[in-house]
Amino acid sequence: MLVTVESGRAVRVAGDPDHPFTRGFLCAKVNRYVERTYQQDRVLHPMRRVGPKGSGRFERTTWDSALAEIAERLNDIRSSSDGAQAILPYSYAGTMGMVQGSSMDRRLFHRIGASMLDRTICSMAGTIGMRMTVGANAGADPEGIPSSDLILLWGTNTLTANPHLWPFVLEARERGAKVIAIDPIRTRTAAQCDEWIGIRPGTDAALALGMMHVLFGLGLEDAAYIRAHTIGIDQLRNRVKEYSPERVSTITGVPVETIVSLGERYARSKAAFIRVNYGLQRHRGGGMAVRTIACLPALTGHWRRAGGGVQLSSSANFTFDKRALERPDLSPPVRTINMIRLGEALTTRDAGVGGPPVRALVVYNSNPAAVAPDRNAVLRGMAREDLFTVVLEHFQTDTADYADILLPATTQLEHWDVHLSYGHHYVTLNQPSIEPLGEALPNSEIFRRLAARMGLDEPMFRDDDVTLIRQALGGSRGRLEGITFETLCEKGWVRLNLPKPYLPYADGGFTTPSGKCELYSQRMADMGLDPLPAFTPPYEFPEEVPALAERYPLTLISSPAHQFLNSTFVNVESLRRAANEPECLLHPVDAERRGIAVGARVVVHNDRGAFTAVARVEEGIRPGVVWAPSIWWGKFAADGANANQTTSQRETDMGHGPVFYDNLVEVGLAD
Ligand SMILES: Nc1nc2c(c(=O)[nH]1)N[C@H]1C(S)=C(S)[C@@H](COP(=O)(O)OP(=O)(O)OC[C@H]3O[C@@H](n4cnc5c(=O)[nH]c(N)nc54)[C@H](O)[C@@H]3O)O[C@H]1N2
Ligand SMILES: Nc1nc2c(c(=O)[nH]1)N[C@H]1C(S)=C(S)[C@@H](COP(=O)(O)OP(=O)(O)OC[C@H]3O[C@@H](n4cnc5c(=O)[nH]c(N)nc54)[C@H](O)[C@@H]3O)O[C@H]1N2
Ligand SMILES: [Mo]
Repeated sequence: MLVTVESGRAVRVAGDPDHPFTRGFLCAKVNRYVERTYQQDRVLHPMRRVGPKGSGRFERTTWDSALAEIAERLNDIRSSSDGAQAILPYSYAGTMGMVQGSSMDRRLFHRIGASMLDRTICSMAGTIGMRMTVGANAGADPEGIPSSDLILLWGTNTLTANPHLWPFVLEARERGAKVIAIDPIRTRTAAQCDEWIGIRPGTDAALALGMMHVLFGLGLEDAAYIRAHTIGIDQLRNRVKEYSPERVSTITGVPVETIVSLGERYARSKAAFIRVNYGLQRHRGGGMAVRTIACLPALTGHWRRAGGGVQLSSSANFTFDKRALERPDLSPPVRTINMIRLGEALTTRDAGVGGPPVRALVVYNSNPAAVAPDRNAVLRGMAREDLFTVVLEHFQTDTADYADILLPATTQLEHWDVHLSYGHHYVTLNQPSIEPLGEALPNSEIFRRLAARMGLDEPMFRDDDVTLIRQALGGSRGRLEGITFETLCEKGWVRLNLPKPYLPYADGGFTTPSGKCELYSQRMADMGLDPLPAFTPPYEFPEEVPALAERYPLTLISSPAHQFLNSTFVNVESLRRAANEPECLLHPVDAERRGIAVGARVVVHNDRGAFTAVARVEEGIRPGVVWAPSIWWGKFAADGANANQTTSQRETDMGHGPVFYDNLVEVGLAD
């Protein structure tokens, strides 16, 4: 991102035209980063709560007294019989920078022995799924896409969530590639594709197994690749026999002809690119779904060619020195709390996992009061009068409303950082372009000062941000070879030390224990999971829970609105206006059955909770599925609620991830 500064004020942000992947444009939200940065409602001073918990009433205080109070409260907890485990840090994706996201903060919490946070809320199910099949969450290079002859956008809303991929897709299409979206919703992305396959939510593993059935039936597998680079082909062949197109059709709701045609086109293509993304794995069987899809290119040998293979993420290629940054070695053995079970952690005496109750919560880079599942439980917990809550923020979010102390944090325009990517292979340096607004400080500096206040005086608590960047780059070895603070300063970004084209598994080289693509996974067997690809029904799959489905027959998908970045940007006026108000998209068949007309105010509900929305009725969604573009702040909704009122704290099959879209609801007219 290029920032134009005039007289010390940022006036414009733009994409870098020289960047090989982002190619000179920004997404709809980040385009508004200047507007967001200078908004009137920025938190610019330390604030202290004056009203009741959750009221969002604060008075201005000084850094000195805010830090003194936090240090005293946290040190009291450390020296109490509960100990430091009663302190829970809570952070996620506000910034994903190595410095402002996971450096000084971790050092502090590790050093005092706070509870560990298992950061599962986005990607863990799929990450483990990739590890089981190919060894790491690293896949095909998206810059190879122009050489693809078939592109499957599988469980991803590319034009919203990953728009920089699109020009590569268009290039391939100009050369004749077909593009297929597999998504229960005919998203704006699906609408631009050659074909939309409106699959039932949570059934993708079955579809992939059906494709294998077709592929084996036609004898189109790449026998040489399979022999050299996979294990478990015989077991897989047996398993696949159970997934005839007819059975797969019953599970997935995809017509038999479509399954057969998809399987055949995949098998006959030379370099199919499967862009699987995180939307797909927010169901009980999310790990297995990704693991199963990741088997496909080994069966066809597409890994051999540019544009062929699967990509969930590129993140595993970024080998930053996290040990040096975060110092996990400093932590005594402590308990771990899963971030998606925050509701439980705050409302049970032993945090749901044993040990002391959570007595202090330190939130940064996250808005759990909007984004965490089972929002009613989360808010009940955050409202506890005996819970001491510190929030580092740009704005007074739903979470900030519950803070005892609210601290002003800097934005990307105001601080240093170094970033990985989870969609491409370039390391990015974030240089500050303006001075911090008001009294805002970088997260790193806030934790540095807090550590000093708490009496922690090890030298590592004095490392400045540029030192932290250098530490993140380690010895600039391996994939980071040639990537130093100095080389990053030249252009702002440097490609990882990977060949071009980068073909990670062209000659095998899988990083699994066997060194092969593990069609059969001994590790999964050891974990008590099915070692072979299989369809795992969602928790709330109507056939599995008929009584529940009778009351709540619709599956709610609450994936991001085009204008929002999770819950970030919701308070940016121009974007919120474009997003209208909380909406709920229904298929005409479902709407009619319920007497719901376009524009009607509806209530979406289940046993966990409810939120209201305005109905949109369109054909572009599978019957039985509803879509609530998210993630609204409660405070911007008429009823103070959002979609996470209805989601559950259950965990995926692998990685303890969330099941946001594995969620049965009913929709009715709001009186
Ligand atoms: N504008 C915008 N961009 C973003 C974000 C944002 O909030 N806003 N968030 C960023 C983050 S943190 C992430 S993790 C990524 C996420 O980006 P994506 O991986 O694209 O994930 P989602 O948007 O959650 O879901 C994508 C699609 O999956 C579909 N889907 C849901 N369930 C299933 C299923 O069972 N099977 C199939 N085949 N499809 C299903 C949904 O209908 C949705 O259209 O985007 C990043 N980019
Ligand atoms: N129902 C439903 N729930 C979901 C999802 C969904 O699709 N549906 N998506 C899930 C996914 S994929 C993710 S990744 C999570 C994301 O959940 P979060 O990680 O909580 O992400 P955001 O909602 O973007 O909130 C991040 C907050 O960090 C703040 N922030 C940004 N930069 C900084 C900084 O430098 N310092 C500090 N102190 N604060 C900063 C922003 O102002 C913002 O309020 O939500 C999950 N929740
Ligand atoms: Mo995410």
